[in-house]
Amino acid sequence: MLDKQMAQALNEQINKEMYSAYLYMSMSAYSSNMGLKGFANWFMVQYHEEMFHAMKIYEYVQRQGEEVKLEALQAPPAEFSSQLDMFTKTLAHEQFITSSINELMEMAQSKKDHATQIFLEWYVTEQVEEEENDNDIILQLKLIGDNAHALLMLDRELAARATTIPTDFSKGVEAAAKAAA
Ligand code: OFO
Repeated sequence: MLDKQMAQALNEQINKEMYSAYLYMSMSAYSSNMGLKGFANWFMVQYHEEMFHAMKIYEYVQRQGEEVKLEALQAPPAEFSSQLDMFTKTLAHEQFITSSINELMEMAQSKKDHATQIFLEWYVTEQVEEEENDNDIILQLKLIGDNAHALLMLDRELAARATTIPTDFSKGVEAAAKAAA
């Protein structure tokens, strides 16, 4: 059972996660255009992570007997001034998502909705990891500065980022996550 206001807020979070995916897809395309395939890979992995975040909520809302209602997606920015600019914007966006998850948790707590609180705990933990990853790369990019050689070394490192995130949700999101683990 899911309260209507809670279901509405979770539907809005699906939109925010989908926008996150769209934003990182745009950053991946921009990196690729610059010839930085490692950065492009990192952001494309992030795109898949965000789709997974959206699909987890999609499945949860349906399993709780409520309707998924999808809204229009805002267009993401297409131009960035540097890799540091992209990661600074990524961190700012993730901080916004963290606030949004915290608000959902507070709503679930106020409604004594224990199932949704347990469901959201995964996102609370995930946000700590997401912000940490962005902070780590921002620190490295600040050290790199204008050093093109060092930037290419980081690009090579980011090319190695792989994902265990499932991309086939035809049999359900949780089932796909268990199979991929
Ligand atoms: Fe990047 O964590 Fe979802 O949005």
